Amino acid sequence: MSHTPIDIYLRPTCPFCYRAEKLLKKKGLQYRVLDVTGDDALFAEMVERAKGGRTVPQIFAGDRHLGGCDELMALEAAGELDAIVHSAA
Ligand SMILES: N[C@@H](CCC(=O)N[C@@H](CS)C(=O)NCC(=O)O)C(=O)O
Repeated sequence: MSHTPIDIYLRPTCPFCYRAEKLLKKKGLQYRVLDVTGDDALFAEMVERAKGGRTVPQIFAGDRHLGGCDELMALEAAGELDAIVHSAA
């Protein structure tokens, strides 16, 4: 099923990133991985899109900033994630 494009900025060594990716995978969602390791330009892009957020992961559904791992888990626990990713970008 198609859904709003999801971007996840991460570092592969980060346990919060692993947890967030695991949830996206479990839900069968497609997502684009943006590895900021050693990439200052990509990191700066992430911080700008995340309105100053400097920790990884930072997760987006279309233009909407979902937050980090904790926020993603909270959206899922509240039953809100499906509606967000299946609404227009
Ligand atoms: N509450 C955040 C925690 C994320 C976090 O602490 N990530 C670590 C890497 S595992 C990080 O980016 N640390 C760098 C820093 O704090 O500047 C979340 O759920 O995403």
